[in-house]
Amino acid sequence: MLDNEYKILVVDDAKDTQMLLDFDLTAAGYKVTCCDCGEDALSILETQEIDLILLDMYMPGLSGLETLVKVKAIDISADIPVIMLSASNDEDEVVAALEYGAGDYVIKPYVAKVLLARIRTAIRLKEKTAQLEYLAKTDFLTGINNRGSFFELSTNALNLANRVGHSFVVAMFDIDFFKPINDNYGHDAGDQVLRVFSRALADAFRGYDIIGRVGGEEFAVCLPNTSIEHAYIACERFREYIEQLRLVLTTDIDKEVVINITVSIGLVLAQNKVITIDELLKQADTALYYAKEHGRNQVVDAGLINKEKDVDNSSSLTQDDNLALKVIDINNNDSSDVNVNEYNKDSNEMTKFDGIDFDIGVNNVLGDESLYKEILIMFYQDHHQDGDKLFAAIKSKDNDSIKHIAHTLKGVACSVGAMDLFEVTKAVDIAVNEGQEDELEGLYLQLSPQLNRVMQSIKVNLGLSE
Ligand code: GH3
Ligand code: MG
Repeated sequence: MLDNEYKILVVDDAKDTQMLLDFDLTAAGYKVTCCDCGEDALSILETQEIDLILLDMYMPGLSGLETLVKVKAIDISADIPVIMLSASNDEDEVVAALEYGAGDYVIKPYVAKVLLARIRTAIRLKEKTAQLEYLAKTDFLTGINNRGSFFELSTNALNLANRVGHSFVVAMFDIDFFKPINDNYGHDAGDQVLRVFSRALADAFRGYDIIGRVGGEEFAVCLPNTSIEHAYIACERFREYIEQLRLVLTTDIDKEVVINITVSIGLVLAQNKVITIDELLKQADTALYYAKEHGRNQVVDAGLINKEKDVDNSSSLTQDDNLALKVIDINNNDSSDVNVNEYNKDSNEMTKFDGIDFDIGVNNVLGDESLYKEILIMFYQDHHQDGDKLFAAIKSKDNDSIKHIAHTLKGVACSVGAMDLFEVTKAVDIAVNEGQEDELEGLYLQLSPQLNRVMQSIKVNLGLSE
């Protein structure tokens, strides 16, 4: 920056000193703003960007020291270097000023050359400090927050969200099959991918979302004041954007290659006020791991996995427990009791599930058939009315509800192995997110028979009574 781009605020009640300083500083190339008292200085600092303050020690109203204390106590001005000016060289006064945060002290009448040298030094020092702070907080490769800075900023944001009662979502991102890029094209090509990926993250998320590189090819984003549904949509949009990107990389033998990458994303809603960022990242990481295990290139909400874990806990109930689960009837909306033993009697029945790929579903729960059956019951219980809900939402053009129903149903259909239902729900999800509202009714007509087929087969095979 050239000297004439720096702005200096002169605070002195003596008009002659103000004029002299204005003259000398302007001649040296600085922009100068003058005022007569501490009170005016504080209001100028609220509205103007100032690079350095020359502050007179003795002034009516707020003294120089009192003004200094206030300047240093306010966030916007705390880092601005202050040089105190005084007609006396009382040592106690000098010590007090330095202790309250002044950077330097100059005796009036000042020698212009000396004052200008001190101003230059103070400004350079401030710039170097800011540069060091930036380097300490920034990931050198990508220019986004490093792990430490990400944790600091997101902890503050989480505390604020807890205080004001706002929702808070954390998402973890991991580039799929990144290692082969390094292996095939060289480490520099991998670095280029990381830079492009970081820029895309910074562009895709809002200014007040907190973005960080938390591992080699792992990134995290905190989304304060965001519902899990909106966070999911934002992540899904980002995933799709990355999927269609064509990256032009320079390889280690100076050739250009065009590649595409995909990303897996795990996200979690902070639901417990005492939870820490560390804990939230672990939960998001579990969802990310789930996404990797289930084919990569997808977004997984940890809440859905937790739901399966809840089922897992209830699976400790043995067949002898004779416990009845509440299931809402598909036709009359009444509650009816279903006996776990009734649908557990013949595992061959599992082969008869229409619209469900049994192998996919059961593999998703590590081959535990009885757990899988319980998950199917939960799936039935939570989603058998989704067709009606979706139809009503499409009719009333309630896009938020359409998005919510489609994205949840899509995720769960995939988890239980209802792949045809998954495909058509995914089409609804894409249509509503891309604003293709004209297509929704047609897609609903495809989705509805798939949903009925899956729900009926669960109902029949698991003996869920009317
Ligand atoms: P997955 O789909 O399971 O995530 O597979 P992956 O290959 O992406 O993941 P893996 O964890 O096996 O490999 C991550 C690689 O990222 C290994 C490491 O060498 C590389 N890596 C970590 N930091 C950097 C970096 O700063 N630059 C480059 N070029 N590579 C890095
Ligand atoms: Mg990876």
